Amino acid sequence: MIKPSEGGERYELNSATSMPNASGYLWNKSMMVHLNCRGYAVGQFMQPEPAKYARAPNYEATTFVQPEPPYYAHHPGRFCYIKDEKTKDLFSAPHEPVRAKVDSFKFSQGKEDVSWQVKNKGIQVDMEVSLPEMDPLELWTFKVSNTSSEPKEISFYPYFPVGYMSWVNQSGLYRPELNAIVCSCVSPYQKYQDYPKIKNYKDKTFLLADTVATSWEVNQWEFEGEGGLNNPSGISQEELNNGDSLYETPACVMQYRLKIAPGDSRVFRFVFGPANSLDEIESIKGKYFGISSEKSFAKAKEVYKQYISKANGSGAIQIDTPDEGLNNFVNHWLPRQMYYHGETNRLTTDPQTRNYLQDNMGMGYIIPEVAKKAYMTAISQQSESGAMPDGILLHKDAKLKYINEVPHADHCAWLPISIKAYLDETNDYDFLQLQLPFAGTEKTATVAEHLDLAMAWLLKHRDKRGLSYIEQGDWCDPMNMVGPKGVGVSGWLSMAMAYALNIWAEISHNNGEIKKAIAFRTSADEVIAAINKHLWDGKWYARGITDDNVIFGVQKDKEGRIFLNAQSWSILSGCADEAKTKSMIAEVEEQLETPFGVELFGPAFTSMREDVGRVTQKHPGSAENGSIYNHASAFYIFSLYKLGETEKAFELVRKMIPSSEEEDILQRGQLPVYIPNYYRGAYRQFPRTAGRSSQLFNTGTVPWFYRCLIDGLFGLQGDIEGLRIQPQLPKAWDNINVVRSFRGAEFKIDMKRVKGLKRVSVEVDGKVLEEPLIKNIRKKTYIVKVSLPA
Ligand code: CEZ
Repeated sequence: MIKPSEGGERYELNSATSMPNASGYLWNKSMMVHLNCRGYAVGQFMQPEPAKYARAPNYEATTFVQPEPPYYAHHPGRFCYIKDEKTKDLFSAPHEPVRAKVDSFKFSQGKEDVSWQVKNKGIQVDMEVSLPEMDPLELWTFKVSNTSSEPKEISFYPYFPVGYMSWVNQSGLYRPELNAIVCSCVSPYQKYQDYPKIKNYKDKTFLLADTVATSWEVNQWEFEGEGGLNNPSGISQEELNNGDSLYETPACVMQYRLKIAPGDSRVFRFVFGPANSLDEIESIKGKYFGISSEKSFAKAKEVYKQYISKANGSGAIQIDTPDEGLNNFVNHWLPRQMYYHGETNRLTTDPQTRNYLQDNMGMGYIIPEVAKKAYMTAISQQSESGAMPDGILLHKDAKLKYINEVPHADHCAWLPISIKAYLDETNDYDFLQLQLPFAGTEKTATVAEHLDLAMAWLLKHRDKRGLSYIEQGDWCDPMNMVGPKGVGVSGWLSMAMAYALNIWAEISHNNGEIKKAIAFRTSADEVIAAINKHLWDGKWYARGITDDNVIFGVQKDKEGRIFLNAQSWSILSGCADEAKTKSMIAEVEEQLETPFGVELFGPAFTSMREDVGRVTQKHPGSAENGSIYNHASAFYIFSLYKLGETEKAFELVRKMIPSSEEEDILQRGQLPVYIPNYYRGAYRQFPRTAGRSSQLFNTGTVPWFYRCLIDGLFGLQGDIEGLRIQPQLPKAWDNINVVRSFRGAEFKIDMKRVKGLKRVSVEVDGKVLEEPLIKNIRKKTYIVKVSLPA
């Protein structure tokens, strides 16, 4: 049903019905498009705020990309209908809107394209979409083939719904001079001051064709008629009506009447996307259809390939283990997903500060200069008080919006945590000496001084007990009613602060600032003492204490009894002693582990808890309300590797991507081409939906998953001296190979278990090292043999 193909370069699904929401995605420097296997699509581009060029046919508020997209017949998508003119048989590709039972189906995610192949009664349709590197455009190729032994007379209709564009003004018509259907609208606005901005919007949506059509339709309602989407009236006619749309919902439909000899095919190319003016469409036409559409598309794809290949099959590790599924995901798809985050910033102009810092932690393994620049951008927006803003502004007109208007208390903590990964990878300690400004002043300070201030801010924002105020949220955005009065505290944030202080102490120590390092460690110890005094609940750590002094995430709670983050970060920060750790791990296993991974907390809330907040109103088992929230699962796995809990850590690593078991694959409905932000949880309450993927590829999971592999599983983490080798392979692996790219060198590493061996032994280029640490790294290929105790 699902399998990698072309040596792992692609991933395929051969059914449109077994995992109906399975999906892939593409992005470039100005857009992303999320395509599901049945043809539904969500495309979004930046102008500079995110905008759509094909919309659902109802009023839509602007919002961030949502999990579990609710697809329905009229949802935007990219489709074609095929009518056999002799038999009048009708089907559509990829699957929607006709939903015919076809002879064969293939959905395939590649690195630079998404494609489908549908075969039905002697006709084969191949569809492929790719993107240029810069522009918000979709480049579509359709190939229609006659695979039968009889000549075929067919009509082929590309159908690209545009949807309800705007209540102000919307229309569309076929423009013969462009050979395009062009739909226009005026984005809704109220203030006249917005007009100069609005007039530059790309408020046109067009479908440019390289071949002149037999007929066309621009009016969605006329096209569908009484037949409805699965048997449109327009298609039951000889030809479409060549209609237009005058304040009517537009669609781009063309008809091509074709006679195809046995074994022959016809190829059609289209460009679909937004534009500001007819002149812009004209120039796009010149660029892609000027001399040869075939050559221009091939050239655009080559350029796009170069762009994407910065992450393709590269990243910092290539692995060859007995686990084919893991190899495939890590070698092909994981760096791609990290690159996507680093490049697009989740298609916002004000990414949440914690997201921006963590997404760039992933970029640090792919293009470290980009990560460094991002850290500089973020730090330059710190206020003199040391506070970090809720979001980082990436554009001169960008503003803090939505969630970023709600004060969250945790942003400072992510600075040392993320920068540590960058320093481990690059050893660029000079970075700490860079002079950077503060927000809204001329004053500058070194990066190190900026971070000192961030730590001081965290230490200051504590209550009498020494615990961190939560304000209206921490890592958990919707935990907004624990501390709105300014009294409630976050257990997790107190731990994250202690962890951040220890990390910053370590970095400062490496930087020669020994006194400072001692001071930060002492502060961390104080925080840890406060946590142990106030938050240990006998078997695990509590999640926080509310404004009204109610401790929560504890044994007496019926819902939200145990929170994963409070356990993981107690391990990371060093709060938990051995006995506590043992108890917590057992409780997490008992209360939160499921066949699909480990839940964020449990049991999920089934009704509003007013002293915890919005998180309890989400559907139980979805998103932060007790799902298998992969970002948090990755923190937990990272903490397990810190402890050396090798087997348990690997078990959970493996659950983050679908297994090879059909039952597991079907329940998740997820292709292993990205890690979704969550799988439904509340496994013990709602087993029917548990495991179902959110299909949302925006997630802080991926850089942490990568760190779990680099620092934990394969143990190939950098430090100030070089590359430290401390693998934590699961018992079942006897022999693996890893290629590690690191500080300009390449390490070809063979890891083997050797009976009778007491500790790890490393041989580099034929010489056994005294300790498992490769120093004085030069830009060359190293041959490394690692022997591990059996
Ligand atoms: O957003 C993520 C945030 O981008 O939720 C995480 C948080 O750490 C990330 O920074 C956990 O709360 O209801 C909400 O506001 C949600 O919190 C969403 O915004 C959530 C979605 O997963 C976004 O894709």
